Formats: sequence, C-alpha cells, structure tokens
Amino acid sequence: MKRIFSGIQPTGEIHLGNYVGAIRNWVELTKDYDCIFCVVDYHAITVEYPTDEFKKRVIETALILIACGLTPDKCKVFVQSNVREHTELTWIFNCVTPIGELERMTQFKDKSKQHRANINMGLMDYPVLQAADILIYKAGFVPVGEDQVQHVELCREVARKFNSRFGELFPEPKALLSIAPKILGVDGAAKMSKTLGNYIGLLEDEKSMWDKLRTAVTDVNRVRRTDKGNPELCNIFTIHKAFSENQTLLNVDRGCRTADIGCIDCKKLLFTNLKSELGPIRERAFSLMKDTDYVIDVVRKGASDCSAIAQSTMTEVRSALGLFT
Ligand code: AQP
Repeated sequence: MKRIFSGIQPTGEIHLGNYVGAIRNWVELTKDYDCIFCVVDYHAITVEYPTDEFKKRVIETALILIACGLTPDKCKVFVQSNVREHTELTWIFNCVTPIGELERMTQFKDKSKQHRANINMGLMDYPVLQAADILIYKAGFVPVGEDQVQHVELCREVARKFNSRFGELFPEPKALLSIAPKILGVDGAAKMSKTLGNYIGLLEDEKSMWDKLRTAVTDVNRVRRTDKGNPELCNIFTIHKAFSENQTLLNVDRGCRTADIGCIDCKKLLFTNLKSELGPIRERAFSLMKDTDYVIDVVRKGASDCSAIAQSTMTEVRSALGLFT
C-alpha cells in the first residue's frame, strides 16, 4: 500500500481553506493509502508565537483532525517534535539542498515580508524540514493545497540530490491536490490563512460564521443587486463548489449570471450546506474537548508507531553516509 504523508501547522484556528484544501481530502485518502498526518509544531516556531498557549494549540489541532475523521483506526496522527529523527534528517538534507532554491520559495519571500523583524534561518529552511517529514516515511504522495506544491517539488529535488550522492534511498513524492486547492479569504484577495486572519474557522459559532460569510467579498464587478455577476470571479462560488450539490451549483451559476439571485441569497444557500457538513464535525470536536486525554493518547501512540519507521530510515541514512555509529 502506497504511503501518504501530510502536515498542518498549529498556528491558530483551523479554517475552511485547510478543511477543503487538505483535511477533507486526507480523510478520503485513508480508504486507499497508508496515511500519516502530523501536527508540524517545529514549522510553526519559525514565526513568533505564544509559548504559554502552544501546547493547547497543538492538542486542539490534533483534536480537529480526529473530529474531521482522521481517527486512529484509519491513520496515524502525531506531533512532529515527538519524533526527533525529523530534525536529524533535516541537517543531512541541508547538506544537499542548494541555498538558491530555498531563496526563491514563494512562501519564504511572503513570510519574510510578513515577519521583517525576524527573518530567521528556520523560515528559509522550512521546506527542508518538510522534505525530511515526508521522506523519513518514504511517502509516495503528499496531499496539500496549491500553496504547498512548490515545497513538494523541492522535496523531490532533495530526494534526487540525496540519491545521486549517497545512493537510491528515497522515492520522489508527488503532490496530490484536492478539488479546492486554493480558497481565498473573506477579503476575496489573499489565500485564506490562519495568520492573515481572513478566515472562517471550522469551530466558530454560527453567528460569527454567518457574519463573516455575509460580508465576504464576491465578484467585485457586481456592485448593485441588479448587476449580473460572474461566478468564476467569485471566491464564494469556489467555496460553494466544495460544499454544494451540482444542481445547486447550476442554479447559483445561472441565477448569478442573470441577476435572478443576489449575493446574499447565494451565501444563504452556502451557509445551509456548510452547516450540514460541518455540524457533525463540530459536535465531535466539542465532545473531544471534554476528553483531551483521548487526543493525547492518540498522538502519543501515533508518535510511537512513526518513531519506529523513522528510526529504521535513519539507520539506512547513517549507513549510506558512512557515519560512525
Ligand atoms: N486557503 C487555502 N486553500 C486551500 N488549501 C489551504 N491550505 C492552507 N490554506 C489553504 C492547506 O492546508 C494544509 C495545512 O496548512 P498549514 O496549516 O500547514 O499551513 P499554511 O498553508 O501556511 O496554512 P495557513 O492557514 O495559511 O497557515 P499560516 O497562516 O500559519 O501560514 C496545507 O496542505 C495547505 O496547503
């Protein structure tokens, strides 16, 4: 069975972009693949974060993954820093990764602008740690949103460079995109992102969800209710595609283009469908919040299983490098 690896940062509330761009697809993939999912806490420390809240954020992130359906009977879920071999392999990969490749990464450039006061080595090395996360499990596929495709490409290059210098050890993993690989934020401009704050959170209360949805930017050329819109230019329609049936999509598409329906009508339909899909997930999440010991047990067991795989890969790596062990 082919193996899949993917990760999510504990940098804040998990949002609709994370869900339809990644997590929902991860749940589907557990049916056909041996899946490993990771809360990547070492990636999250590349930017400023509140240390006193960090453990809680890590557990909440794992809790949401489980509530979405990534249960221990279907896959492994663990916390990155609990399997120390990831950082050991990162050092080795650093020695085969060209600096020029890291400098041209879009995320590095964006985050460097966002965090001018702390452009640290970790921010630049982020994709190398990601390559180690993936390759330490010899994963063949990496289901991600569009923003991470460039990093998966770099991971392939790291694997190639390692293999050509030290011998064939790693596969070249491929990115797998979901049906909604890029969801914009409620501003309709930037990618929906935890740190940009332009998101709708999976566990937000319904009133706040609706307030954000109601005021979210649609097709900017549709100024008045009577103007005809273009769904292809509307981020709300992109989200609709992830949550609504074909017939609803056809009706919304036609209604928008003819101005038979307004943006609020369209958003109300979406909100109904959002609530019906997210309702059970939210219920499970709220019930897991009363039993965080269960979540901790899941990630501890996940880490123990993953450590065994990671240690075995590192034995091969050390031998390929000719290290004294
Ligand atoms: N807006 C998005 N649309 C589609 N997919 C998305 N993903 C994130 N945002 C969108 C995918 O979700 C997975 C987990 O992402 P992450 O938490 O590791 O990091 P990220 O991509 O940097 O997400 P954020 O919310 O933007 O986090 P911050 O603000 O902390 O940087 C990934 O597969 C990602 O592609």
